[in-house]
Amino acid sequence: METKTQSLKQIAENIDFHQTKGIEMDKLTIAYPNLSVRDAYEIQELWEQCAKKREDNKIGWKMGLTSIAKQKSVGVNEPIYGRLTNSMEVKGNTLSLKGLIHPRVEPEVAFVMKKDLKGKNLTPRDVWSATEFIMPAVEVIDSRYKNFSFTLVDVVADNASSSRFILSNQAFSPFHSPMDSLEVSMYRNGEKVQSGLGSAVLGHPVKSIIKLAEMLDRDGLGIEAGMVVLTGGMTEAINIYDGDTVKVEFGPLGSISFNASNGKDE
Ligand code: 0L1
Ligand code: MG
Repeated sequence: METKTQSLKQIAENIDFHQTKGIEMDKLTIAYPNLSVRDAYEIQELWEQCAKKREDNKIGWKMGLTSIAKQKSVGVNEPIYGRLTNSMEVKGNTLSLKGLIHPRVEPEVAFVMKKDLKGKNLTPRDVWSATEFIMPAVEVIDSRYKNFSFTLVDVVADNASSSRFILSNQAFSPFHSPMDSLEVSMYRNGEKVQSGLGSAVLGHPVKSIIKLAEMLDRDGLGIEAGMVVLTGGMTEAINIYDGDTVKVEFGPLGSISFNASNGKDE
């Protein structure tokens, strides 16, 4: 008889197939209405093993649904977490749209950790003393579900819509400037399309790291030294298409610019 872990593994392999091929899929909860959020995080962990077999190793974590607006859109009152792997990091200033379905981008602050961070009831001081540096970042989210439509269980199993991320060329001391008052503006093809503040991320991006450590602790995990952590979107995400140019200004932390390309003209 098939054990629960075997069937969760099959689901993880199916999600992996759709993620790597960039093919959209039906919501998992249509075929598996009894899956729990705990099962969905187990699917994510099993997916990490699928990626590892391709030598696509975990290099970090992401927090999602960190704004009240996003939580409302999925009908939850808690953020979610996902995993970042080596192949998701975009190096250079071209975002290839190959293998992406309906990508959206959002500005974030990334923390890079120098020490393990684990446990409940951590304080900002615990986080700062475990942080090596911070970097402006852009996350590319790309739900594998049709029309970006999902339940909490679906989105957690789909690795919190993780798909790509871009880090700035410049790292900063975590003590450089207050991150809750950090202002960002996002431009698409020269037109300002979004602006926001660091405080949109659970009040302060440091709180996102505390929340991640708490959620991982609940699941018997922790943030490992060397990991990159994307703390959550500071504005709403915008759709991007072939040929778009995106620039995100992070005030005193500089900017990130990239072009989206389906590679057909190269
Ligand atoms: O990074 C995010 O906040 C996205 C989490 C998943 C929800 C979505 O795909 O919009
Ligand atoms: Mg995000």
